[in-house]
Amino acid sequence: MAKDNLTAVLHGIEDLRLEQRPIPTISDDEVLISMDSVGICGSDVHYLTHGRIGHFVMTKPMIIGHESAGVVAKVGSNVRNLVVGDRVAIEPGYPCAKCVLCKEGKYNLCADMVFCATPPYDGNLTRYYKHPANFCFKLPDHVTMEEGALLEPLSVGVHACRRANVGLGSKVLILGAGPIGLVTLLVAQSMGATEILITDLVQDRLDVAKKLGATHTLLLNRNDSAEKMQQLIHDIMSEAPDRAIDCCGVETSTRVAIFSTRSGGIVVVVGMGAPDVKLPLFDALAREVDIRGVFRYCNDYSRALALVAKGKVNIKQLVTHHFDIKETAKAFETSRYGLGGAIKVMIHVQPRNTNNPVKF
Ligand code: NAD
Ligand code: 572
Ligand code: ZN
Repeated sequence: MAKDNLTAVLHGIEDLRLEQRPIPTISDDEVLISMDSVGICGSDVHYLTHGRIGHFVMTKPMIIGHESAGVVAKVGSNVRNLVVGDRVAIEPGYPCAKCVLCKEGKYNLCADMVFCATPPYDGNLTRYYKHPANFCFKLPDHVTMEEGALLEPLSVGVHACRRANVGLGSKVLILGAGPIGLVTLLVAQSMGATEILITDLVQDRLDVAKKLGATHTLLLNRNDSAEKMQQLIHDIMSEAPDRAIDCCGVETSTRVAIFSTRSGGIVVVVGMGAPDVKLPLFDALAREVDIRGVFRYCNDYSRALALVAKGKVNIKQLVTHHFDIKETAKAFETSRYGLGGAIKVMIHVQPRNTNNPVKF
């Protein structure tokens, strides 16, 4: 096995370095993974630019990256579900498995969750990384490593659509056409939504959404009032949406989501921005519009994998840029500034397609 363990370590704001780290030693329930592909998420960029998200503050250097896939290089003595050579997607958070929330099946809400690249825990943009085997998902031969990495944001979309009870004939409003809005669009389609309007402040992003199959797109002006935005949405959709999924993380979009949703409908808030926002609670209560949160995902990885493996969702079209791990700085610049229309930027720890057994 190679001795080299080149790793992308964030030392502080605007201080991302490539350095050698020891190859991890695994315990009985873990696997050692030779990493292949790692996507850049908005939260990785946020730690680079701010060193914190909310009360998750970096107090020591942190390995970045949590959207990932790799090849099993070693298995612990208790591992039964994987063997050396298996190609796996890595669900980047694992819970305590003992608390009430874990026992109730809501492990995403576990207070002791270890989550990659969320302080104080390291991520996995590195050549060798260890992870509990039961949070690794074996990829079928025809699913690429890049698709494996993309199961992470896709799982957020799956969780959001499940929280919104999207189903056959749903009329869905999605606010925000960033990577999370776009994966939510793909999942909503696959779950049977027949009308999907997606909004953004940037036309290029809406053009992508249209190509992915949004039935309507709407370019909003950030200076417009929530009431005006609601009117525009109602003018475009045949009926008020029965589901709204806010993938922005700004107060206006959540307000618009509530105002726009049909009485008795569901608003799901995925975007996380300021901790305190002003929302039209009376309007929501008096019209029985349910407001629901989304915290990552829970038992959604296998669903996301099934969507990709069965060809129900074409997730790879979200990847606009590819970089080698040695070009990590450039990859982050591209993602951060949206250079060249960047949506999802993929970092290759191994040369691209090295671990895909079939030609694609
Ligand atoms: P992003 O910044 O790339 O995308 C957000 C999009 O919303 C942008 O295209 C932006 O132009 C658009 N936008 C901003 N204000 C708008 C408005 N008023 N109306 C319409 N569009 C508007 O981010 P992303 O990676 O797509 O993630 C979206 C959000 O989801 C972020 O807040 C992120 O932190 C959050 N997130 C939450 C979870 C969770 O578990 N809840 C998981 C992943 C991401
Ligand atoms: O892919 C997981 C993920 N989660 C995000 C953002 C990006 N990617 N979330 C938004 C920030 N929160 S948090 O609670 N936190 C930093 C732990 O504010 C988690 C979910
Ligand atoms: Zn993420």
